[in-house]
Amino acid sequence: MLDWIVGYMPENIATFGEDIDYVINLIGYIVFIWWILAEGVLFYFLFSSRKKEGVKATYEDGSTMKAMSWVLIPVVLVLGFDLFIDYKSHSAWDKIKIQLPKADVVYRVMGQQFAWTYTHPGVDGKFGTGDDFEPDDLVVPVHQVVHTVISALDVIHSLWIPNLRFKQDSVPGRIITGWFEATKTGDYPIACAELCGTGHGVMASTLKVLEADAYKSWVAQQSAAALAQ
Ligand SMILES: [Cu+2]
Repeated sequence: MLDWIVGYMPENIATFGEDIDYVINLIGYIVFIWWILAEGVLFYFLFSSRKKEGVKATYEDGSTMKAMSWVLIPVVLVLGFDLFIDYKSHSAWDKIKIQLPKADVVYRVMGQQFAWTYTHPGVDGKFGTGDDFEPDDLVVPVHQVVHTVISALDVIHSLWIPNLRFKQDSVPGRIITGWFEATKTGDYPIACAELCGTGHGVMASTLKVLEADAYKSWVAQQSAAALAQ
C-alpha cells in the first residue's frame, strides 16, 4: 500500500534507489491528499454558489480577512508541507549529492546536441592518455561505485537513468560529479531529461551493467583498440 506510487516506476537497480523512492512516495501522497482537498473545495463552491431563484450574483473583491484567509491558510499549509518534505528528505540528499563514496570507476560524460559522449580513462585509469576511449554506451561494473563527471558543450542537458533513480543536469561552464552503484547486471535505458532542441527525444543510449570480470576484459579490449589506432 505504502509504495503504490513507485510501484509504477521502472525496477530500481541503485544502492540509493530506495531513498529516492521514499521521497517520491512521500511527495506523491502529500500532493494526492492536497488534490482531493482542493477539488473538494472547488466542487463545494460550484454547487453552493450555483444560480438560485431570487439571489443576485455579487462581486467579492477579496479585501476582507475572511476572503484572504482562503489564500493565506493554504499558503501556510503548503509551506508546512514543504518544510516537512525537507525534514524527511535531507538525509537522502546528503547521502546522494553531498557525500560521494570513493570511485572505483570514473567516466567523463558530456552532453551536446544531440548525443551523450562517454569518455573512459582506459586501463591506466588516467584521462588524456592514449588508451582513453569513447564507447557508445555507458558500460559499468556491477556492485562498484561509478563517478560521472558531467559537462555540456552547448546548452543544458540532463543525464537521466531511470532504473538508477539518477538524474543530473549537464550545464555549460560547469563540471558536476555524480555517482551511482548498480546492483544488477543488464541493459537499461539512458535519456536526456532537459528539453535541449529538436533532437532531444533521440538523445538516447544504454547503460550496460556487467559482471566485474566481463567489465575488466571489455576495458582491456577497448583500451588496446584505442592504443592501436
Ligand atoms: Cu539533451
